[in-house]
Amino acid sequence: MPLSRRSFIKISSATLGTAAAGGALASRGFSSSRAHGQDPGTEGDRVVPTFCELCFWNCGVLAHVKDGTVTKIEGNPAHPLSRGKLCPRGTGGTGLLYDPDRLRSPLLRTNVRGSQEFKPVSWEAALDEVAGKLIRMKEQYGPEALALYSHGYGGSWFKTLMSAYGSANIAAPSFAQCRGSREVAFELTYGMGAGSPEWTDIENSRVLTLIGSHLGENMHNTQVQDLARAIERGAQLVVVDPRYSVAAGKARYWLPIKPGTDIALLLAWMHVIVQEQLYDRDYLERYAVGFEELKAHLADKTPQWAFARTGIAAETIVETARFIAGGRPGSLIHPGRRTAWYGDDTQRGRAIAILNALLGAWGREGGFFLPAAMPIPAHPHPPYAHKPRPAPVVPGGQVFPFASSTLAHGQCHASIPGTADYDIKGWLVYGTNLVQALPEESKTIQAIQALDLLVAIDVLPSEIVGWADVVLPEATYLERYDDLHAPPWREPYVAIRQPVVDPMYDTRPGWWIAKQLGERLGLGAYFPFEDVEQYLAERTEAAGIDLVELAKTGVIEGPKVPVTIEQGVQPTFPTPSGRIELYSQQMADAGLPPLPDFTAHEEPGPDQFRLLFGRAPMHTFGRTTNNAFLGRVMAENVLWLNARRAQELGLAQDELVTLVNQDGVRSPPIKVMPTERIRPDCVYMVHGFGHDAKGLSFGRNRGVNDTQLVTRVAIDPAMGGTGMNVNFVRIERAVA
Ligand SMILES: Nc1nc2c(c(=O)[nH]1)N[C@H]1C(S)=C(S)[C@@H](COP(=O)(O)OP(=O)(O)OC[C@H]3O[C@@H](n4cnc5c(=O)[nH]c(N)nc54)[C@H](O)[C@@H]3O)O[C@H]1N2
Ligand SMILES: Nc1nc2c(c(=O)[nH]1)N[C@H]1C(S)=C(S)[C@@H](COP(=O)(O)OP(=O)(O)OC[C@H]3O[C@@H](n4cnc5c(=O)[nH]c(N)nc54)[C@H](O)[C@@H]3O)O[C@H]1N2
Ligand code: SF4
Ligand SMILES: [Mo]
Repeated sequence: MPLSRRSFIKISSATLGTAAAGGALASRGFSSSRAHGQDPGTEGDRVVPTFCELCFWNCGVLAHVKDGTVTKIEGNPAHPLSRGKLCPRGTGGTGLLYDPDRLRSPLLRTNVRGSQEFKPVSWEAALDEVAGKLIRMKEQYGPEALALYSHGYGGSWFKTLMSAYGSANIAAPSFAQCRGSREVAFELTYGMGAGSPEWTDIENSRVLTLIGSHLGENMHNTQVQDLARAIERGAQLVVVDPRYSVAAGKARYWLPIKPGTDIALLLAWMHVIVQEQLYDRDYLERYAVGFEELKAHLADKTPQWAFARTGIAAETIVETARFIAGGRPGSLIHPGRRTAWYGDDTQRGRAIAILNALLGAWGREGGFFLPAAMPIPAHPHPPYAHKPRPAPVVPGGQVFPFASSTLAHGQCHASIPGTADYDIKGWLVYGTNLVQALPEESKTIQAIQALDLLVAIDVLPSEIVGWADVVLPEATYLERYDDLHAPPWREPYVAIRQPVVDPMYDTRPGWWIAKQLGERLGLGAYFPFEDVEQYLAERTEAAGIDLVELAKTGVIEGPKVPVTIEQGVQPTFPTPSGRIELYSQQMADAGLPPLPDFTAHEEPGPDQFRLLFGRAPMHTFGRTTNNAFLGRVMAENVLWLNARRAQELGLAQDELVTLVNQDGVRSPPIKVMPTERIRPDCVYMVHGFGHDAKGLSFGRNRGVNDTQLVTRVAIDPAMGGTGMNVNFVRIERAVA
């Protein structure tokens, strides 16, 4: 029974309101010419299951094909992350497949770096060029001179290539610019991170507290479906956000906190919960250490103390603390995802982790489930010889004791001659637009300019591609196989990515590109298969999975196992004490606060605003803003500006302004959206707009790129993350 074209996640008017986006998408009647994306409604004569790559959640999709053309993409009902529904972006995947700007053949740079001038060459020529340079680089400087930046599921083949080559310099902006601090905070507290996809049992929560994480705009399919279901069931939301987000519109309490002060609120909530003995005593006695130290630490973190810092009335803090505790078990403080905010983010993550422990949420229904993964043995390969990268260093020689992944900006820094740890001479960049993803763009460019080699493996001519020496065009996710996907989740499962149609133009799948390079580098033994089908056949066979069945259904679930304490799981905590560490001896040993401390951050001057940014449901960063299909639903970003401040500045709706940041960097013009829905001390825009790459014919010069204004960061001393919410802007009327 085919699903209706409207079966995007139904967070309809009754719940979250993003269905408007889906509705708009479905009803706009796009031209079905290849150049402008396909009408999503046409049934195909063939349906191929695979999984989405429009963001990193990787939902299962069913792609309809008619006469060799993908006509519609819908959710795979059998896939546990999509359950038959997709977010607007997933449905818009054909907009990428048929994007007229796609990279069509390998390219070699013909003019100075960044000129975006290239000539098309054959695969032989491009691969020989890259391999030749990589061989010479290794001889001259050693394998560590090569760094990989990789984001997205297809990056696995290039990680294999890197490890075989002998370099452990593998990083992604999804650690230090994104969720690294949260992962580290949960690892310190529970011995494991919060997962991706997160192990949040939102569906069964009674009270869900969101600290900034703007679910509904931050659109991770399963979470938003769970949230819609929870709300329908009567779950209540507490939303802490300086902006009245979509989720705030559905909340029982919206707390418009002063940006950067969440730790004070979290400590005061815990103060009330401990004072009034509203915590889960049995749970803490059984599983946690450090309660007495925590209690002493919280003694002076009163609601009154927090009011002075957060701007949230003491009575409101008391009332919401009681409300949150009243929801347990099943009261969940969402761990957040992009948590690189103010440089004390591991501390905030720890405060969130500890509050969850007071509520007894880890391992509990309506809290965090304890996930299970399908056991799939790795494909055998010879041992790797790479040495781990030494602890990353930033200016000043700082070392980060809990940096559990390599830092993307650390690799960038180590590519700038004259810096303390300078040793990187070449970059492979897979599926990450570093120019927009890394803060301090001028440093990214400085690093690029000093490289011996920059290879971009991408699907579109995005900004980073414009800086490359060699461009290797990958086939899109709808045209290729990738490795099996079996993340730890509520139900163990394995999903397959497989080609829906043949690769267009002279593009190739990542596995092929990596294997070809490997063979040219004398590393063919690390790719011991003729083709990816053989690889997948061997991996599934080793795991006892029926590949034919998997290819037919797109996903196979393993036997259900208990995933909560209620269902009988005995939780284990791989921390040094084997328990939940409220007090962190590891932090203390590293000379860092063992209990979360509040630090005051610099505030914007009277004519300034703090620059905040986030997501919109129909876009994934700059990855989709050239997708005409999604771009027409939201073609540019606007500046959210508090209505009173707009009036003071004499600015009306849609007037064009220029933003000038604390370092004098000026933005291109952006339209103002005066609104009561944001505090007066900050402004907000959606990230991912304002492309300037020549080849992005749809997305170019639409809206503003927030990254250009992120010229300073606050570095997290625990794990090296780059807090990016620390930039201030003035607003000037744009001259026409
Ligand atoms: N549609 C869509 N969904 C996405 C993505 C996408 O590109 N598009 N990207 C995915 C990825 S990789 C990530 S990491 C997540 C990111 O999504 P989130 O984890 O939700 O993270 P942020 O983008 O940091 O959150 C922005 C929200 O935090 C609020 N905020 C800003 N400063 C503060 C503060 O000091 N305190 C509090 N309490 N709130 C504050 C902002 O007003 C805004 O509502 O989204 C994921 N989901
Ligand atoms: N200023 C600012 N900076 C940020 C953020 C922010 O909100 N504001 N968010 C941060 C966060 S949370 C994250 S996770 C990072 C994410 O930042 P990135 O890692 O850059 O993620 P994307 O923007 O999705 O990556 C886009 C690149 O992948 C390419 N691509 C798309 N599909 C494919 C494919 O199938 N194969 C290949 N080879 N390439 C493909 C696109 O063409 C594009 O060049 O950015 C971080 N940086
Ligand atoms: S959340 Fe949306 S874009 Fe992300 S994988 Fe799922 S359907 Fe695709
Ligand atoms: Mo992210």
